[in-house]
Amino acid sequence: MTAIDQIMAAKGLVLPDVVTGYIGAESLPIDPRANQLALHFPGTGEQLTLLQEDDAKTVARAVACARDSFQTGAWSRTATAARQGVFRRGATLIREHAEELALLECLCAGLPAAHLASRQVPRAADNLDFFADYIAVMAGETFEQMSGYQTTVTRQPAGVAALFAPWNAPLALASMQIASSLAFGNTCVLKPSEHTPLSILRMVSLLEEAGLPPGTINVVNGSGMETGAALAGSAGIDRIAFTGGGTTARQVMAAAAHHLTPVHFELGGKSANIVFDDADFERAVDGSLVNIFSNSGQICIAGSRILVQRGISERFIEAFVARTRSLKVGNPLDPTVEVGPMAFKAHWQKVLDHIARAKNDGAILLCGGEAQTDVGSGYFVAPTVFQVHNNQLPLCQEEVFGPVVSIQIFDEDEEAVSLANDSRFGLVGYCWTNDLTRAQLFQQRIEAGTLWINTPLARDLRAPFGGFKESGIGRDGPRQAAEFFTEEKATITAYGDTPIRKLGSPEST
Ligand code: TXE
Repeated sequence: MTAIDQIMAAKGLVLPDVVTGYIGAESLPIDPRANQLALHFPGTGEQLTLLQEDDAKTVARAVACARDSFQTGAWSRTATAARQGVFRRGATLIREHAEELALLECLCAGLPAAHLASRQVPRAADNLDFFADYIAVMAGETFEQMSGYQTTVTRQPAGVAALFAPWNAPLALASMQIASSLAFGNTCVLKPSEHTPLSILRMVSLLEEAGLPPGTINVVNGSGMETGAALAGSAGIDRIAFTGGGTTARQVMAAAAHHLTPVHFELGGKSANIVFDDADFERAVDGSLVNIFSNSGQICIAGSRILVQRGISERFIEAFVARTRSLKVGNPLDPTVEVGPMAFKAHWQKVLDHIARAKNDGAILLCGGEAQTDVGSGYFVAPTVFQVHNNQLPLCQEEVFGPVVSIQIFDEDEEAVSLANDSRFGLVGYCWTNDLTRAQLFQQRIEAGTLWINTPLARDLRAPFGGFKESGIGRDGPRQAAEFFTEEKATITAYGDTPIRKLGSPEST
């Protein structure tokens, strides 16, 4: 029995030898001819199990099942209260199974299990509860300005949604895609990342236990080239929601173009974290650390470019580097660990390549800068801080998606704004100041979808979330999801004796 088997057994869990997808509320049978992909625990590199890859034929079956389920109306035309009930029961089941879900997610994604259980799994439940609340208060529109007519504007579900979930926060982000599409009556085909399907499959089975009709959620697994491309290019889907990288997003968009399928993209970032010289120093250091090292740096909202004003730069850099050196890196199953491994081997290599390139490009290494090998055989990267003088370096322009941050010193406030905006991304921005004028300058001029002033991530689900520029297309959020995942319909009713031309009669004018 491996160490992982023992941990699973202690919780009464067993990993199947082969994990398969889910169509019409039934797990797919094991197909000896299908491709199998290995799943690894990033904390040790150990193989967990195998994932059966779904080919284009199976993807087509999943799409057809979602379509049939949509047409029956069992979900798409059911009463709002019934949909709310399923979401609320689903949220309760997720909370009750928080430890199990966190363990499954930790095993695939390498994120610290304690953090998953206390933050990200509850967030998945919160997403469902939030949309359950929202659909109860949605309203349509009525126009009565045209005398004799009443025009009503209603929404109906778009149909079948293809959902592409990322590997960096699988439950928190997949649950948002599920909640924001299903809330309005759509059905879906969900493709988790081929690296992190386990927690998502378990969450889907809990949603079905909560009463979701069969075929409302279907799950297909496999690589982007095989399963992902088949789903994105399917004629049978009405909406695509994708969270991932820009390169893949371009391929998804090209595939979607064949059928003019609308897309919603939540992509990467290279966000500025601006520390002005009047900032509350301790708070700025604490927040800047959280902004880059949360999720082991694998987070789209990472504050990966710290811009610090010259007056406090020396003190800030000294404090930031000292705290970075003391971060606890290690096995994500250890509840005291703050920074876990990279989610999979190829990504680990990619982060290390970014570090090597930054060194070559002349970035000044202040700490870290290599794989961390003293904490085990997993995909660990030592938390890394570079000082830079040139915002054009790839380190400052490319998303590293790991525990790697650059620090740049600025003098004038305007300089901070132009450095922050000198990016093809525009997801979020952070600033630390007690000066209202500076906060206003930041709020008005930074090109990003979400700004945080004097705080790290504090997400209000009522507000939109999404990016400017190459950080995405569209926004998450209740009204925004309603707009994306429904079709609007205007119905004009004549309620009086409104005139109609009498074509073909002598009275025709
Ligand atoms: O994800 P990809 P990758 C960023 C981050 C990371 C980079 C690349 O910078 O380093 O993206 O990550 C499926 N048609 N983010 O390569 O390629 C694939 O199977 C259809 C930011 O690991 O974006 C997986 O399910 N699907 C981010 C999903 O797309 C395809 C989160 C994501 O893969 C496909 C993750 C294709 N042709 C990475 N090719 C965020 N915004 O939070 C791949 N896929």
